[in-house]
Amino acid sequence: MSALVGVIMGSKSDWSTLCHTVEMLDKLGIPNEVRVVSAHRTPDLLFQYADQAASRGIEVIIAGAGGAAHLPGMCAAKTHLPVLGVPVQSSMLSGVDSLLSIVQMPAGVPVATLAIGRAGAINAALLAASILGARHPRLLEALKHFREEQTRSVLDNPDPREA
Ligand code: RP5
Repeated sequence: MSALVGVIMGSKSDWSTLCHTVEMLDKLGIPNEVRVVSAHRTPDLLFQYADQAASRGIEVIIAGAGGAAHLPGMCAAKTHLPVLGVPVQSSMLSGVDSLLSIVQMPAGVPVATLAIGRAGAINAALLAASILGARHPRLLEALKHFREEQTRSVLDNPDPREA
């Protein structure tokens, strides 16, 4: 099956964060593709990617970036697909710069912004599953199964001193 989720990031250095997104997408059986696409270094490629994603069968785009993180917002400006933004934890400002750059979109072009770093990367995949679940029953079942297992794991391990 062709990719339903496009995972893009501003730099190879973002992979250590976005790999958690892809790991969760794979766990849920969601076909995905991964590309480095920079808003600043390869703006033409970004516009081309965003412009063509829907016609290639992509239904959700997850965009991760750090610092002056324009990637998710610029991507959202060029597609009607839902864009989920993952703020990468930057070294200088711990990702607060990334978060504010991504979350503070002016009215009219939304980016669904996740938490900084690994948690946001994982939740982006889970949110993508929720969105896709409306059209793909198999993916909704996979998401429900993950959530049930997560709940069972907490209930089965009530003592924090045990491994
Ligand atoms: C952003 O600049 C990228 O998303 C990355 O988080 C940050 C630093 O990029 P590198 O200098 O590590 O390539 O565009």
